[in-house]
Amino acid sequence: MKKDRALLIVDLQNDFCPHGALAVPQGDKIVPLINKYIKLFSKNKLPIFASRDWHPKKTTHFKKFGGLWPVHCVQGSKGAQFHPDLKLPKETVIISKGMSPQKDSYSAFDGEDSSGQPLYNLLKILRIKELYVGGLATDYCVKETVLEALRKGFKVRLLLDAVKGVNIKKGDSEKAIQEMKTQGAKLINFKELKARWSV
Ligand code: VGL
Ligand code: ZN
Repeated sequence: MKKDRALLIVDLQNDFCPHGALAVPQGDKIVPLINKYIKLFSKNKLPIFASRDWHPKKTTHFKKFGGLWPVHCVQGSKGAQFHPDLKLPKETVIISKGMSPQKDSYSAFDGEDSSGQPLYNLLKILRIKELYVGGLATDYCVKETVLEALRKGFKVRLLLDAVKGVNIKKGDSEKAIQEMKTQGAKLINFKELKARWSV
């Protein structure tokens, strides 16, 4: 197994799941699948990154300060915690993003680890060439993260069975997937990946 791959789980937080402040329909349904990917990557000793939306109380990202969204994923709140069933190994690198009071920051590449190191630098240090991306939401943070990864020269595999979209407009997720594909992302599901890696 080549060591140049990493798993990137995008924003699998309470506020993006049913009953959350910015619930993605069936957002919680991908948790068991993400857990399977986590196991597969752990078994192969490949690094795992988990991004989180991590907003200050006051940011222009929120409707009440001129932005698009209801208040969600405020730093330290229950809504900002990862879904309780998500089984992140202790080696997982947590990437926080959206801390600016003036920026939206949909892409995980806007984020940094607990010591302030940007995601891009961390991936370079580990010589990661290929990112396997799943999480929430297909039509926002997943899309922006995947497109930025491609622009930065990474190969990207979108985990088709482990993403869900907001679909503010009907078909947004489908459109986002098409766009990621057009820009060079390859699609894969768990069964295919497992079969490939088991030979
Ligand atoms: C997200 C909307 C607002 C996301 C974050 O993680 O996809 N969407 N903030
Ligand atoms: Zn947000």
